[in-house]
Amino acid sequence: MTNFQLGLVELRRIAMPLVSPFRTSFGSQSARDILLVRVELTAEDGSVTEGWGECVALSEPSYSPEYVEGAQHVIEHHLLPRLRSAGRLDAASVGATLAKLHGHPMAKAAIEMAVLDAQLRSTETSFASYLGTTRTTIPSGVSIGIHNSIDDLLGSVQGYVDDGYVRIKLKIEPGSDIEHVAAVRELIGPDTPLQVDANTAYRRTDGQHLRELDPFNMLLIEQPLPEADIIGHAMLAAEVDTPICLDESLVSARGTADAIELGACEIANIKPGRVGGYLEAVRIHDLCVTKDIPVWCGGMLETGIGRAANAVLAALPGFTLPGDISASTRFYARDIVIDPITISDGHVKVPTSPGLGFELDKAFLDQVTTRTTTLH
Ligand code: NPG
Repeated sequence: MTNFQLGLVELRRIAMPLVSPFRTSFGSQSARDILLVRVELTAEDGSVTEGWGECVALSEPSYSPEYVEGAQHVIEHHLLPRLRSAGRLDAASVGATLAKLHGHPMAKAAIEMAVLDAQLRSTETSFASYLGTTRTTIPSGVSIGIHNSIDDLLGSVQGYVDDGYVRIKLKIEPGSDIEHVAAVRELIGPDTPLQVDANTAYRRTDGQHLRELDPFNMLLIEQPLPEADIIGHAMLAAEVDTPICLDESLVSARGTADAIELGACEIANIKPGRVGGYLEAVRIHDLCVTKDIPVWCGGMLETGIGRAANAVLAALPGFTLPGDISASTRFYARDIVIDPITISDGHVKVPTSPGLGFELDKAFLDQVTTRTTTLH
């Protein structure tokens, strides 16, 4: 494997308004404040290639303990100095070098992603051929926020069905769950794949209540309980017929193996940012394949950078369920890439260009940039 010297690193913050507010059980968002990482790698022959990564941390520590300002701080003051002092690097060495620093998977993932993008571009290799994926398209699912009224919700769902999405995911919380699911199931008919995401909004004692979702023939209930409550999820999995899927609880391959062993994880949502990067995401995928656990790729309202890389990851064979990889226009009127992800016939094309699979729209990127920090 080629070894690279890490050169200049640029941390960019961009402000991206959402086309409509997105409400989950942990809050509502109408814009994303996103941290991008640009690295320059020098190869052994002296050539320099740039690569980009996207950090999925939100503005507040509401989804997980990480938040964008903290991610920027830990990258600048801890992760980059550690990487620089380790000497030459490549994407595969980043995780091991940073492993002695605890936590911060989203910050670590963004750096590894930028290094991987640059490394792939330096040899004109696509992420798809690096991973050995063979699928050329993947089915596209859409995630729909909590709505105040069932009528509004049905209007939104119908719009996404008309757009061609092949799977509907509804955000739920106590008070906005059973009736909402019942109404949506009636609207879309018995055959359209449907699932719900609670983002930790329930408690162990809600088993009987969540059983009321069983008649609606859903693919899964995602993360009903707080992330640390693995045993609680195992108890719910035994109590509720709809399969229990973990998201927030899964932050590493080792923890995923334990959750599966305990019966807490019948289906896995893999988000590269949450687990420390695409390489750990592949390890979780491989583990789930050997354990017969279906997986799908989650989303964190990524721009075209993360959306492209997620589309490639989701082309791996164990991703047997549609992911939250929607068209970029689901969230953003204009993306920072010149070739944003679109859906056609309910599917997204797996990118095959060198690197992670996107080309930046540099002029627009500059327009939405709110802060740039250059580190040598
Ligand atoms: O399609 O990118 C997408 C969004 C998918 O619902 C989605 N993400 O908890 O999985 C989640 C949720 C979310 C993440 C919501 C981050 C808000 C912020």
